[in-house]
Amino acid sequence: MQFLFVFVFLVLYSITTGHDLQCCQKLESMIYRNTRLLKELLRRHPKEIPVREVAFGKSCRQSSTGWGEYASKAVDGDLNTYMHTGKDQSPYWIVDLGKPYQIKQIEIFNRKHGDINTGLRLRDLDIIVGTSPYNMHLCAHYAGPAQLGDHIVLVCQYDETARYVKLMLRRRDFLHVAEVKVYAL
Ligand SMILES: [Ca+2]
Repeated sequence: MQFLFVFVFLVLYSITTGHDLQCCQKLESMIYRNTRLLKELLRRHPKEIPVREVAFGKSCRQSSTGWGEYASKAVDGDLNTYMHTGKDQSPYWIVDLGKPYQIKQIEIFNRKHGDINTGLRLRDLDIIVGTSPYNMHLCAHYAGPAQLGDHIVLVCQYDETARYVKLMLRRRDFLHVAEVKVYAL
């Protein structure tokens, strides 16, 4: 709305004064200032930014596969299915979003069924992001422990543009989660 008001005002100013060149310079300056203002407002109010989930059905893999629970089960949209690694040192799961996105929020759904101790395995979890599998860094950490069926919401500590999102435990154990959702611009 601010842009529209400024644009209309300056067009009328241009018509009435006839100083086209001067007006264009002022218009350019005001658009620049208002663009900066809009970016600042969006940064302060992330909940108002329309984001979309970008991990569903995307290509993914994991450090190993246990009990036939493949990596793709973490992005199949079904909270009753889950991925499951073997008992690995720093077990991980990684998804390729297909292209870089501005990551806003990552949601993890712990498995719903099983022994209570299996739910507790979701702890000391690193969320790592990057533009390539070979250029990744820590985005967020979940200390946990989680309970069966927990819904965990994480936000990167800094603005991140990433194509790959990785979950990795900081120990030797099994990693299994029902679903991973990545919300991005
Ligand atoms: Ca699932």
